[in-house]
Amino acid sequence: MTPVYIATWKFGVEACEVGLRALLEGASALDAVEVGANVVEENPTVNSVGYGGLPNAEGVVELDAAIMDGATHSAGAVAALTGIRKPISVARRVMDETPHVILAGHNARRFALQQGFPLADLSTPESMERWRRWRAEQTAPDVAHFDDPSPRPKAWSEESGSLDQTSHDTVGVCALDHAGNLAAGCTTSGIAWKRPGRVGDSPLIGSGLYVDNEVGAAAATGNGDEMMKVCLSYRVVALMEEGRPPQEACEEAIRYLLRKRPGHQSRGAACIALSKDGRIGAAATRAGFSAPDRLWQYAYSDGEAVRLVEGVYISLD
Ligand code: SD4
Repeated sequence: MTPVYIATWKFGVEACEVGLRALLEGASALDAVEVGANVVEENPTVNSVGYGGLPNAEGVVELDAAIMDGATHSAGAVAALTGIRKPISVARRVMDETPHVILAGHNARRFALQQGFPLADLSTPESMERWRRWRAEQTAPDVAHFDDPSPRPKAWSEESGSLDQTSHDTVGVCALDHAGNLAAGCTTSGIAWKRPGRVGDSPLIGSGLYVDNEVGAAAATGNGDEMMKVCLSYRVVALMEEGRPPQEACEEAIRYLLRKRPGHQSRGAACIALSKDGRIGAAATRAGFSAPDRLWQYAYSDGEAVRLVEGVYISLD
């Protein structure tokens, strides 16, 4: 098989570069997913993933991540993980070292420490400054009464003129290796200023990501509180299993979400897909993601140069 790698957003380019190189050197899809996602997690200028991610309403960075291996149909995830870098690698340890799929919160951190991950400060001066500015706008006394965070935090729209596209969203990746095996990963700091303890779609198998090694892989980015209501990634793979090409499967899954949640169209949702035979697909809700500073983009490579592509937008009209 010719290896293929696909990753969400502009910052997916760096995941793709590293992930594809690994695949070409003979790495498994699973390893390529992990190393590609790690690059974005470790980039402090990406304010929505890993180190440097924007915190919750109380100023604490809580990370969600998951990894799924098609070859063994196994998965691991962490939710609301604090104080540990490279959360997708912790998710991988959950998969490899425990009989479970998801560890959450304080005990996810305990597990990571037991596995040898060092305790780390996930915030940067920039992420803390943005949180302080947001916090200063809140008039309610405590988080229980703060405004619900929008899928696009206020701070982002105010700054949109100066903000580049490395500043938002989850990195979702899918890989196909030489042996024809598939894997997927998803890692994020979630919706900025979220309520402490909120878990998004990213660590949920079937929502943030899904792999069927005989069919294809999918990953999601956008408002997880919407996407998890339709198990978006599972739906994409299930549509591929019915014979739909990955592009059509992504479009149909997004349409399904829009149909089910007609009052919530401005909450962005997007997905990428990779079929067993190496074809790709990607789609997003038009209302959520087509603003000039928030174009729906993904990166992919099948051995040639990494390409950054604007995906298809879906609306119901
Ligand atoms: C979440 N899906 O926590 C993530 C965030 C994201 O575009 O991807 N935003 O809901």
